[in-house]
Amino acid sequence: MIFRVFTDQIVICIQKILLTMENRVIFHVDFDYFYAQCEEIRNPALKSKPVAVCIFSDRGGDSGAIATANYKAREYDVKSGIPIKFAKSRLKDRQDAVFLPADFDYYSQISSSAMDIIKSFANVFEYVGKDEAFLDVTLKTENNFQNASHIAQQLKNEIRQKLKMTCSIGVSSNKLLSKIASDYEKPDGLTIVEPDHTSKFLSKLEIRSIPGIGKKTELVLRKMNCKKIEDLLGLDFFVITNKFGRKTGTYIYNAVRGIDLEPVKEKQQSIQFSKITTLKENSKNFEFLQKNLLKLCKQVHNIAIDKQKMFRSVGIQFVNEDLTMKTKSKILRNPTVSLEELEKTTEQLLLNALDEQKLLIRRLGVRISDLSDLGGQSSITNYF
Ligand code: DGT
Ligand code: CA
Ligand code: CA
Repeated sequence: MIFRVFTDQIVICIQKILLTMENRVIFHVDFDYFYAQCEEIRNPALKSKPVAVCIFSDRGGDSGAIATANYKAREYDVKSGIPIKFAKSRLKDRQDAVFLPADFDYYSQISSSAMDIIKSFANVFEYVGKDEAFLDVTLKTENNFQNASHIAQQLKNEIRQKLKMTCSIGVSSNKLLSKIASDYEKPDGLTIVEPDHTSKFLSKLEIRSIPGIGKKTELVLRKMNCKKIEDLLGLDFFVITNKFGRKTGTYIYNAVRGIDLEPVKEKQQSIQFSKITTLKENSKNFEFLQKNLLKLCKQVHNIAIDKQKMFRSVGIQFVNEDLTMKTKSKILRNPTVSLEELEKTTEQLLLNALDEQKLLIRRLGVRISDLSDLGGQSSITNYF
């Protein structure tokens, strides 16, 4: 009897949480073809041409990958991640196609201005990446989707006026749906999914629209006769968790029903300094990687000195031969600007990372973050 009362209370509690979580208004803002659009605003003549932003590797020629492309280039299937060589061959009939080297410092500057505008519209602002953020606007909109629609339109207008750029916004009662919605009418989209319309909105979408569902999961689901989100609604919770494990299975089960209780967590963009290099050859040999690592440490350290910053977080990054990425990082006990500490920490991270490394590494990077101003006599000793 006592047990029964207890479980009833838990159920009521969960229902209450669900009700309050469904009573939110959340925006997901994502800029369209961000790096390429940044290039277009400093050179508007590019707008009528296919534009691809390239990350040229240090191996010379056309070695490297496409970071992103504008929508004219995408018509030729030129997109993020493909080799520059493929992109050039796909655009070989377009004499006007433009291939530009990525200018990350410039994109970061535009990103900061963009985030300042976006932030001013939020009750809670969560930075996700250079070109995207979640906003909880429940209070600003007085929890009303008509107000939300006006505010989202105002945000788009302000970005257009001040930055001459377009972005896409998804509006709904949770982060997951808003993220799917921002992608729905790209570019320059505004998609509003009111709570009552959730299942109608989701049902006809491809399974791939759900963030986190990649090629592999999609293939498995195809074999289970699921193509559209609505096809997944018939699958039993235990069938899904059996197939994908408890964590992923629960996520998929909830996601296809538009359920997501994650709060928008206040997060500002963090400034970091990093350097990455393409290795002379793909490798997972410690000595070879260490040599490159030490060079990168010197370069990153020089930036820190130049900008008069101490760092507390140190990370290394691999781009593997199959272009997948891997990162390892460590938070130091105290902020420092010591090159020796940077070298020692990255070497340790490299050793740890190689422990479980199967693929050869193509690119290697070093990053420092959690920065603070370097000032006063006491920090001078940290230089050495
Ligand atoms: P969108 O949102 O579909 O209109 O196009 P983007 O280009 O804004 O794509 P998004 O939001 O996934 O990524 C934002 C920026 O991040 C993009 O402009 C370039 C960079 N990025 C995206 N994918 C990759 C990639 O595979 N490799 C590299 N290096 N950079 C990427
Ligand atoms: Ca984007
Ligand atoms: Ca994005």
